[in-house]
Amino acid sequence: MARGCILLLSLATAAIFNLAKADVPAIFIFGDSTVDVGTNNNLEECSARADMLYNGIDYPFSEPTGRFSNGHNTADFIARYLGDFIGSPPPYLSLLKCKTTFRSNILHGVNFASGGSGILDDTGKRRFVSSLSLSLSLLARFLPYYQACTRQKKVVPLGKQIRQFANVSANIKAVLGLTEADRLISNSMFIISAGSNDIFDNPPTSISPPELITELQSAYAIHLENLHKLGAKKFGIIGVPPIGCCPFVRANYSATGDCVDDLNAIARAFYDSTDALLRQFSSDFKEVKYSLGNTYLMTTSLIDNPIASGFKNVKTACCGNGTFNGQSPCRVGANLCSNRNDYLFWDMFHPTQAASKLAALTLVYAEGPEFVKPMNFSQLAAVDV
Ligand SMILES: *[C@@H]1O[C@H](CO)[C@@H](O)[C@H](O)[C@H]1NC(C)=O
Ligand SMILES: *[C@@H]1O[C@H](CO)[C@@H](O)[C@H](O)[C@H]1NC(C)=O
Ligand SMILES: *[C@@H]1O[C@H](CO)[C@@H](O)[C@H](O)[C@H]1NC(C)=O
Ligand SMILES: CC(=O)N[C@H]1CO[C@H](CO)[C@@H](O)[C@@H]1O
Repeated sequence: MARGCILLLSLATAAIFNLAKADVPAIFIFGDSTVDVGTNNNLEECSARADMLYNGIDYPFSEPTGRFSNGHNTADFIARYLGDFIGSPPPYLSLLKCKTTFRSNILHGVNFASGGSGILDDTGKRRFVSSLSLSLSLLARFLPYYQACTRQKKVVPLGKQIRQFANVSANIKAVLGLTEADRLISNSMFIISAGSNDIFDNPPTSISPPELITELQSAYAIHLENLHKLGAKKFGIIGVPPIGCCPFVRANYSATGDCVDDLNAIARAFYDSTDALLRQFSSDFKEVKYSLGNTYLMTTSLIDNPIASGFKNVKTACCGNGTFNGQSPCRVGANLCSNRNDYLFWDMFHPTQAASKLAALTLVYAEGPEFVKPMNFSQLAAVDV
């Protein structure tokens, strides 16, 4: 009886929201901390890690997993909505630790994303912080959290993530044979969320924005072509959010506490050039299909209409210290909000679980080209290639 009710209820929910699962065979996830589910926990001497509380406080058993979130992140929700998955596939570097199960564990996807990484290999080496003349005291507090492992080249840049996928692809072929492996890979979703760290590390004071955008797009084009050479056909690309509005930037680079438009302007330009890049890419390779998610617009519409979107606080981080809780990392002893679903930002850079869920719902199911185009992720998953 109780079971029947639950079943009915979930069917009704599915009908209302039209949440048909596309059931993709596998999902491969690339990029930065927005979709990292624990890669950096495996990197020694890397302190761009979220493997300690209060990160994970709303994850099952309040476990800090390496996600930069109070709970699940966007990668988890996308995987959940796209297929028969509980959350994101596990990190490549974690799977690699167990050689005996590696081959059977990669067949439904792998997550390669690494917090702090960028499209450019040297993102993290050039100085965001010094070029914006950050105060020394803040530098000391901020660096260990965000930059320490990029400085030591310990994060995994996008190019290396793709080389890791080459290893996975070779292993899938060894298990399934060429024909089946090709079928699996061409029907799989390749999700990439990258670019924010490249912009943070190369602010307008260090390189002209048009030069940066050109540099990023030629590197991005090579990454996409390399994935395509390895058999990828379905690309779900997630753009750069309005990074000038994150609590860290509002707290430290804005006299008024408003968003910093210099950074946001680069994020917008990055979206436009990614749009052009993907059009070119899919016309050069007819079998390539893609969705481009406009997380910039998704986030600014939340910030402009917080009530309508269910958030009460779109400026201050839930967890952190200082102005807008944006001046030091989320850790035990920091301020921690209790009503976490009311907040857009979890820490000085990253969205809450609630905001990540909303972003994933929009990417996967949104109607019309405003937030995701030329089709949404569920349609992309269903395309015959
Ligand atoms: C590639 O995968 C194999 C597992 O088959 C693993 O033993 C090897 O270390 C991997 N190579 C790299 C460079 O990660
Ligand atoms: C954060 O600020 C609170 C006061 O709001 C203070 O009690 C706490 O010690 C600070 N924590 C850290 C880690 O700076
Ligand atoms: C997006 O996805 C939903 C659910 O699959 C679909 O019904 C809808 O038509 C799609 N909308 C657009 C504009 O692609
Ligand atoms: C550029 C800037 O606004 N720097 C500030 C960042 O935050 C520290 C700590 O509150 C201030 O001392 C800096 O002036």
